[in-house]
Amino acid sequence: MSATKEATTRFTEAKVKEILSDYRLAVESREASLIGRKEVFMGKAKFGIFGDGKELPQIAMSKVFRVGDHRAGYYRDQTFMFAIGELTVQQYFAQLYAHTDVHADPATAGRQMNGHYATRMLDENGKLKNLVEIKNCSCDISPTAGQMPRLLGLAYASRLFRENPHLRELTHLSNNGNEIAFGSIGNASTSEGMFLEAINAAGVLQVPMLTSVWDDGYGISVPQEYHTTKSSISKALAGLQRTAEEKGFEIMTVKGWDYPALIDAYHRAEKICREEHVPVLLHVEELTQPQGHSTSGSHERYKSKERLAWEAEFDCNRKMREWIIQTGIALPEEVDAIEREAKRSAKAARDRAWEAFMEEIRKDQHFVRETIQEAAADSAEKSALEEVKDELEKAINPTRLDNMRAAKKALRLLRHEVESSARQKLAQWITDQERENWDRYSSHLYSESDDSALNVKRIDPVYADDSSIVDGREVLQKCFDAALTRDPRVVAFGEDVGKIGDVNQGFAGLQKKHGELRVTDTGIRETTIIGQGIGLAMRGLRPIAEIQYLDYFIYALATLSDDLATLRYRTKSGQAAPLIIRTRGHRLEGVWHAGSPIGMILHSLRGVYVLVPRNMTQAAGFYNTMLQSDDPAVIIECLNGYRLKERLPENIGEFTVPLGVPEILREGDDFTIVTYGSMCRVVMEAAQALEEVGISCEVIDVQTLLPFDRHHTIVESLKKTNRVAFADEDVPGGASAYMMQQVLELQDGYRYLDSKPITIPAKDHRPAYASDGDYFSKPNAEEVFEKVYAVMREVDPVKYPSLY
Ligand SMILES: Cc1ncc(C[n+]2csc(CCOP(=O)(O)OP(=O)(O)O)c2C)c(N)n1
Ligand SMILES: [Mg+2]
Repeated sequence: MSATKEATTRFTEAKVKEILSDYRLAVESREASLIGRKEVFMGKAKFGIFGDGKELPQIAMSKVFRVGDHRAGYYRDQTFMFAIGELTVQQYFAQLYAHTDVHADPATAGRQMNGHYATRMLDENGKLKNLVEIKNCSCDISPTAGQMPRLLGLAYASRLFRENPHLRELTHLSNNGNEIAFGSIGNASTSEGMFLEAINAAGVLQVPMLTSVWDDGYGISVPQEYHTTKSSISKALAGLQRTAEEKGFEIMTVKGWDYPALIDAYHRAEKICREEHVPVLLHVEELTQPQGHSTSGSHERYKSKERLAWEAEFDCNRKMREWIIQTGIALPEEVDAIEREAKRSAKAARDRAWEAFMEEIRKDQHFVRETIQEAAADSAEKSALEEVKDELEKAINPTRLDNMRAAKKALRLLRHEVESSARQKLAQWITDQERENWDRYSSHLYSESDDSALNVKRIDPVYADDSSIVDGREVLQKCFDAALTRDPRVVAFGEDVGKIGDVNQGFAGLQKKHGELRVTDTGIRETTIIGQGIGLAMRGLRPIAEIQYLDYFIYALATLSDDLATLRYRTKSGQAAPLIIRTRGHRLEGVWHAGSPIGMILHSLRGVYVLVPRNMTQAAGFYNTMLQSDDPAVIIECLNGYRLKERLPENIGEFTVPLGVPEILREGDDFTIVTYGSMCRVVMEAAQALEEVGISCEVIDVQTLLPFDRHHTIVESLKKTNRVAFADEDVPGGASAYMMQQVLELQDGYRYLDSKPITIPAKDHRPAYASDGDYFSKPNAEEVFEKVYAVMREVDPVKYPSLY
């Protein structure tokens, strides 16, 4: 390239080269967006969302993103990903097509929409890689601002690594806490509570979090004045700006089309963030969205002519081209040549991605077609089969489902022709495909590594003759003390967890003993407490994040469900966050301290184990199990159990409770009652009363709801009793119905029933207050007695006469 004289005095040759290479990337990325949109309109992909109009700030951000750093961003960041070398244009298209091969789309293996970026932080055995040697991009999610809680955690880890000397030797996880967590978010998404909560928390915690706001003036069709006070997030958040006297944020603004200003801004931001551990908000203004929000509609519908004209003029790539020519960095024809080459390269990458994507599908299509043809040759259903084959042939862009549907339709037609070898070939193909499709679309919801929670070795608690009898909370406290002593990576935090050692004193005295960085109070901010835990866990620490009461789980449920529960699945085991969430639920008082919405948790948190220990010893065993594993879990302690007496195991830090293994609390012959948590005590009381009238109950504590009775042991009880009830404190149709489905359907329990199976749940409403409110809202021992008795009365009304 021949820079003009004027330019050579301003820029070194290397700088000129770098600028032109940046421009080339901006053009190639833009071209990828333009082609991507066309691919969708041609029916080669289902949906497209692209990063056009945001190229330059992302290139500037990439300049200060170092090996070892972390990112939590959103769907516009393609140029950044290209620029840091963690995404090729071919991979970009592979994701657009939903290519399920992890080598083709390393971010999500075709499991997520396009524009959801990630790097692989786990190796093929599921072990965390050396994170200081790679660039780390936590996997994007679609819910706007959903990345922010995680971003906080990724940044907070740097602070722990820098300030806790016991972590210093973990050099594969951090280089003395020098890592920045880079965040990106759209202007409109800054209205979300998650953004504001995370920003406030970052200011409080003083963590190296560099958040860029890509401000294109809109959130889909809604202009900025509807989103943000003063129409500007930097103005709205000005009170966070640090001063000489007070800690806070560094807030900066920069124009998104001004390449040199962007480069300068990111260098300044990086320095503050990395060296001082001060959070920075970089408001990148005057960006555009040349193709509109996504492929779902055109922006001409909602942008004025003036705005569209402004967007064309201030398009960041166009501005960079003008600047390159004006400053004499290159001649117009040289810039034209760069553009031509970049566009050609993007198209070639698209072609390679499409070919690779279609290869296997076409092979399968060919096989299914040929086999149906072969079957048709001597079939009574010849013409119907040929119709199926013709239909498949017509598919312009055949998909796996087209192939599968054709094969299955053919098998239906061939159902009487058992001798047909083509039929057998098709059946075998379907069986093989179903196994492969399970791997493609359903695997890695939980860990499949050696460190899976399901592989943790069972170690029973050991008691001495003189083992002390203590309050349940002390069992937990001793378990946590052992964990904090054993492993410097363990940290616990939450509301009131630090100084007073949580509201029920499970951590009493442990902050004093292990320090404020290990046992820590947080603000009241459930969503970012979970995000803090996700980020720490992703960076190799072992967080126990506490949600004070199960009822406040609802505040954090979005992050738990959208981010934590899907993380391993949505990356096909490229990333994981083995976070333990500690909370307390079941039995207490009133609408917001009742702790019973278990169905809500079960149905929103597939991907996280849900453990419901009946006492603190079982809970401690679960903490010990989970701390050895690479899976996330929620452990729900019994609110009314902290002061009940339990024997303190001698091996408090070692014993484990296996997941998915129910325990028979009482043996019986007439009736099986399946339950968990605090209901165990209620049911045991009822079982005693039932025994007194001649009904012998077997009481089973399932112990964990996810996983549920892995070895199908509950059905064995049904074989003996032939009658079953499922009792819990959730609403009717909640977790009791879940347990029923597991036992009657999955374990074939229905075969052994002589009476109607029943559930014994709470009332439909949330529990009323005080002891009477609780008694009449949730199942009590008398109700359990009567419901079981009623079933037995139906069997033998003489032996079991009416009670009233
Ligand atoms: C929680 C949630 N609400 C709504 C949506 C639908 N949605 C997707 S993008 C978007 C607008 C985001 O605008 P902005 O944050 O400015 O980012 P931009 O797309 O303009 O870059 C909306 C409403 C969503 N994905 N998540
Ligand atoms: Mg926007």
